[in-house]
Amino acid sequence: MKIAVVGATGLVGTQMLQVLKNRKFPVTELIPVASERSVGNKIEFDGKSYRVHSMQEAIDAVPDIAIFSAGGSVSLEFAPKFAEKGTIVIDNSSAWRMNPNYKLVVPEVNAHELHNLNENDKIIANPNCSTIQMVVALNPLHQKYKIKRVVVSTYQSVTGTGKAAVDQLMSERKGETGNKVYPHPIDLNVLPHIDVFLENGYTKEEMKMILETKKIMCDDSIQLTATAVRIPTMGGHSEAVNVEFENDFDLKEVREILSNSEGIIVQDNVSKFEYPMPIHSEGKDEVFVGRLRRDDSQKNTLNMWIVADNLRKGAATNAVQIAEYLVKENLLKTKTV
Ligand code: 11C
Repeated sequence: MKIAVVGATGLVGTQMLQVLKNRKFPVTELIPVASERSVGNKIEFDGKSYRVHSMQEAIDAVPDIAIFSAGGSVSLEFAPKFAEKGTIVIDNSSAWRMNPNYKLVVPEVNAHELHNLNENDKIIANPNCSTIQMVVALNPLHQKYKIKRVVVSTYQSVTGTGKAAVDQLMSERKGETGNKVYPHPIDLNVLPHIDVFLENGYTKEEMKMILETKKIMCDDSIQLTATAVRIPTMGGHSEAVNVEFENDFDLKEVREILSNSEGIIVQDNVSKFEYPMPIHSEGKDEVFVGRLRRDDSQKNTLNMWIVADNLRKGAATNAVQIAEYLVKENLLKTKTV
């Protein structure tokens, strides 16, 4: 496979290369793409050195797959240029996610939709990180008990904002003043604010969780509300999720369903203080679920705690899993409409 990684030097791009290598994706030719000022620099991948390409060089090379992690405006401008030449684009930005013409895929949930790709939808959207880990855990329970309503509060890592936010946290920790990407200090603080505020009082991150979940799970009847919060941590996003089902559940069965579901590790032994935490999810590809308990204030309602590395399952791993599925199912050549 000839693979372009657009945004190869960013936090997510670096993880993309790591995940492609770790999962032994069959890369025969790597085309790293980064901003103009990095073109010509070298980056290492799987023991070899690769030259950083310009966007146009990568488009002209017609890779089999281009994985984008370079922000929405870069994606809006350049993803269609790759697609026009026949390259399948897997895009990590929010640019195409809610466009009804494009698929929004979490392989554990809706990989089957990839079988319907045609020549007009060569851009596949990778969902928002906090959405991905939530739907991986919700979907198997939805299949069994049917979800009515979800109330989620997030505790999100600074790595979700990018390198500049990690730098802000670390410089505040050392007592230095540096560039600030958040409007307030992040160290020793909690910001109930991720992405921009919208007219309805929610943030864009909160609305991503609500709208993307319905699209991925292909069920507009699921009611959701979200509060997205940034905390001074690395290694993963955490979520406190309250789920009301149509049907009653048995807690033991819930544990079994989650334990037997692809991509989930249940860590739920409170007698040994075992529960998911971002220091353990860092660098892992799975979604970790724990603190499973009934919400006794309302019937058919479950509380759970979900943690995953937002740069891995929340971004790079999910994108590479989409690519793996396309290869495994021989779906790279799209149907003519
Ligand atoms: C965050 N979830 O943690 C965001 C980062 O739409 O892909 C990813 C933004 C996105 O800030």
